[in-house]
Amino acid sequence: RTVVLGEGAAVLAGYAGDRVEALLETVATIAEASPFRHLVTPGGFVMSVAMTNCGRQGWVSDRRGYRYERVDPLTGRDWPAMPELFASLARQAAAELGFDGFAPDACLINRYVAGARLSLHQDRDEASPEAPIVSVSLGAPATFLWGGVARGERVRRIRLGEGDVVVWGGASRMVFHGVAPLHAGERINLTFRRAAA
Ligand code: MD3
Ligand code: FE
Repeated sequence: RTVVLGEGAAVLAGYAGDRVEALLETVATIAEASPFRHLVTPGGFVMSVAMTNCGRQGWVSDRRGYRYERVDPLTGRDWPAMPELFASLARQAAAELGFDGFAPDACLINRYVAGARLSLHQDRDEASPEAPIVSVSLGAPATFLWGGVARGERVRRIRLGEGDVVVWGGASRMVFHGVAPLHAGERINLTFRRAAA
């Protein structure tokens, strides 16, 4: 089932369905090499969401700013490689919306526990904004917040459950979005991006 959210954006409900278990096992393996950690924002706040990455590029935040790094600053080693299971799921989902040839070089893995949230923001640290973003929800359901391209536009609330995949490209690539505080349980989100040019 596909729910169109806007131009270039849609929820592919349950699209990861039969791959959920393998995806979660793979996340656990990645976290053994590059553990989940709570990053600090440039403003000095500790993020409630715990993060790690896989792929050639990893998204990081610290007092100096937001950026992509080839090396995990926590371990001093490259981020774990992007598993083929991850890359193929992202490529197939993007193609469903007509974004053929999506080759993500970064997968940010977010872990939410009760109370964790992501305030409204744009993803603008990527050098290839013409590429879409693909997100995969695993574990506990969450309320996704989806606004407009300008802050202050009306925000829609969308419930995302396990196995749901969302593709955001084209005119929807720069919309403000976030995640409401998780009620209970644990949620993992995979966010696939093209970070380099
Ligand atoms: C819509 N993560 O890590 S993924 C993020 O559920 C992030 O963890 C959320 O936003 C999460 O930056 C949402 C879905 C998502 C990702 C990027 C988008 C939605 C987007 C970019 C533009 C519009
Ligand atoms: Fe985001």
